[in-house]
Amino acid sequence: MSRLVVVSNRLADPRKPAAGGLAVALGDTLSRTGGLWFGWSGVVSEHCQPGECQLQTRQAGRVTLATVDLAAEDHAAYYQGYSNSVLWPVFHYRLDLADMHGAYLDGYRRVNRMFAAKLLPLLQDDDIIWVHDYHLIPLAAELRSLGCRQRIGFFLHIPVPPPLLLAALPQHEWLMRAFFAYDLVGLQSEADVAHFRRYMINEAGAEDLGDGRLAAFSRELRVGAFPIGIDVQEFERLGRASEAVQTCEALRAEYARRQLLLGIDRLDYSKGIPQRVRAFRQLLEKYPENRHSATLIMIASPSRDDVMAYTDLRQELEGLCGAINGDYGDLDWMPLRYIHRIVARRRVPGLCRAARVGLVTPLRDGMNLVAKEYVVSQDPADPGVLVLSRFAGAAEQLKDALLVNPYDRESMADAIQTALHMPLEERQQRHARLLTHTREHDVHWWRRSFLQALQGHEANDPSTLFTPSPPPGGEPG
Ligand code: GDG
Repeated sequence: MSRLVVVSNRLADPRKPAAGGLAVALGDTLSRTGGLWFGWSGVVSEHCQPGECQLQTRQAGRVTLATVDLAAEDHAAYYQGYSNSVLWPVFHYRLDLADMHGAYLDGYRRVNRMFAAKLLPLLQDDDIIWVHDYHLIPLAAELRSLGCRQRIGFFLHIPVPPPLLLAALPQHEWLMRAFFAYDLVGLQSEADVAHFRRYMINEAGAEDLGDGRLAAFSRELRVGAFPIGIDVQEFERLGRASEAVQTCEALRAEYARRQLLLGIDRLDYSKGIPQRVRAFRQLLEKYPENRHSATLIMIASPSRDDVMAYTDLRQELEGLCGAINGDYGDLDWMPLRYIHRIVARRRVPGLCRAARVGLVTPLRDGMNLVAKEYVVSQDPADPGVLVLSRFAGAAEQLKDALLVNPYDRESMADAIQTALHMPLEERQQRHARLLTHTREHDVHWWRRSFLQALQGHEANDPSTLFTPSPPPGGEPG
């Protein structure tokens, strides 16, 4: 069996429970085949020059963790800059928030090139390489230019916008061409696949070979939807443990006469958090019977605090939350509890189980794992209702949720009202179907389907080594 090499911006020790579903799922395979996991160490170092940090390796069971620090300049340009201030907003359809800065692209390419140079000597001939997410789109192109011939797959965790939005990226031809250095590109949803294919055919002149295959730049690429799931068994185990049970019981006791609604997100503008607060306000306005009875707990964990758009969002949200509590709160009831801190993972299933309504209403989301975690946490005999944005990747799968348009405050308030008053039988039926789907398409199913597709893919002729084109404006230094 081939060895698996995983490359992602950040990595986690797969043996540690805090590592999360993705790390556990990948760790499984990595441990079985004795794998390698490569990425940024998370350290911003003063001891190395841009593009020249040292490789460090350590062993975690049968898995080798290989990491590289980032120089401060690279962290600013590659991570905060091109990845999180250009690619993240553009791929989430937010051209207005993109900060197109020339130096960012230089840093992005420099770090990808450095990663490729550090990774190449660690590779074995029959390795299968799986690269993750938008930070590393050009990694395969950089590896190929150094002579790498192994099979390389890529999975994008965020959405793909329509071609015209992609074309608003000043360097889109360069960036999108880099996908052709991979053998397989996995996306979260069929909508993403449609956008990707349309871009490649219309803008990059790719030939549609059918069966998800595209040809361009003397290479053949397969693209498909591989919707990511959660580690259902692990999450259920967490839900049975004492901290989750106590969290649920304490909330149920405190809100015995009230209905709880819950939102859990990273504080990110893609998650539609202010829109959700406005819809909740509309609910209290339009359906006054919910005053004194419905409470929304909103956990928005800190994220990317050092990127400007996130500071603005935090201020907006604090204003909205203060206003709703000021306008509607009473001595014995506050409509909204807003928590801008990380809640311990062990408590998350208990929080979800105590909530009659789970509000997962992003403006755009690759998948959204909270939706699946909410479903798995419910008591099947008396389950809560998932209100889910139609713009989350998860909406293609979780059709038995109440699907909403997060931009439409009025209809979102109506859907929340429906959820709060949904009869038991309908709640049970919807939940049973959601649970079956979530179980059958868990993170292990996702990992298996992707790796099978990558292994089964006919490799490109090794003589057609991909040459990355320099970005417009010439070779970055
Ligand atoms: C990217 C894509 C895609 C959140 N707050 C707390 C907390 N969380 C946990 C949730 C969930 C995870 O973080 C968030 O996952 P999402 O899928 O919702 O979103 P992103 O972080 O944006 O992830 C996304 C995903 O990649 C996977 O491909 O679905 O579309 O954007 O597990 O529970 N966990 C704890 N405390 C918190 O306060 N412990």
